[in-house]
Amino acid sequence: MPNKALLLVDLQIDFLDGGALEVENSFGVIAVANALQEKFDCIVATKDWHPADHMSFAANHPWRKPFQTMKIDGFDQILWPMHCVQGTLGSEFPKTLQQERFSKLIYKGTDAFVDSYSAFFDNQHLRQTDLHAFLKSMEVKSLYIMGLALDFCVKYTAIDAVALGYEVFVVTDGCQSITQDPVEIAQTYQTLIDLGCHLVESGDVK
Ligand code: VGL
Ligand code: ZN
Repeated sequence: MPNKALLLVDLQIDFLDGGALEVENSFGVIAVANALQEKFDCIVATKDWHPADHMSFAANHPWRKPFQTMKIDGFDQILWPMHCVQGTLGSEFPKTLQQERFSKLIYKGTDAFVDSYSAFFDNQHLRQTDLHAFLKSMEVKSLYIMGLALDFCVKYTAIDAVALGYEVFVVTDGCQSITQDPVEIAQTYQTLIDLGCHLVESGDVK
């Protein structure tokens, strides 16, 4: 059996119900993450980890409001409410998330001038995190990805993982989207399937 790893994407307080950039109905994914961990020896968790002056925050652009889009350096950028600011309570994992068996923590979105949805690369592919090097060192071939939000960080992490040559499984009951539009959610899953990702439910993971 080639090595497999579990990748827990951005399970932080600010993305959970009631958080600064809440993903509705997201509390349930914590239980899924906890239950899945016993099936893995290699567990990597990511943190969205922004400086307060991060360019993705609407508050850092005069007159702009959260969820508007604006061009920054020629790229379309969605402006977000302030979230996951380094060292704040909202950037922490909830106490209910089991963290004792995490093999590695990956921080992303740390550069003020560029956003980073994927856990591998920033949105302009200028720099990469330690994730690929770590997974290579562990000889991981299969990556089981779940977390928040499906339509941003999970999606772009899965896209980069496929491009880097991993066999990618997206754990559907471990994900929730920022959008609540069922058509958009279905489109995200279809995009992932078209790229070659497998969709699995946590109960079916061996
Ligand atoms: C995310 C928007 C902004 C995510 C992070 O984790 O999906 N979404 N920053
Ligand atoms: Zn962010």
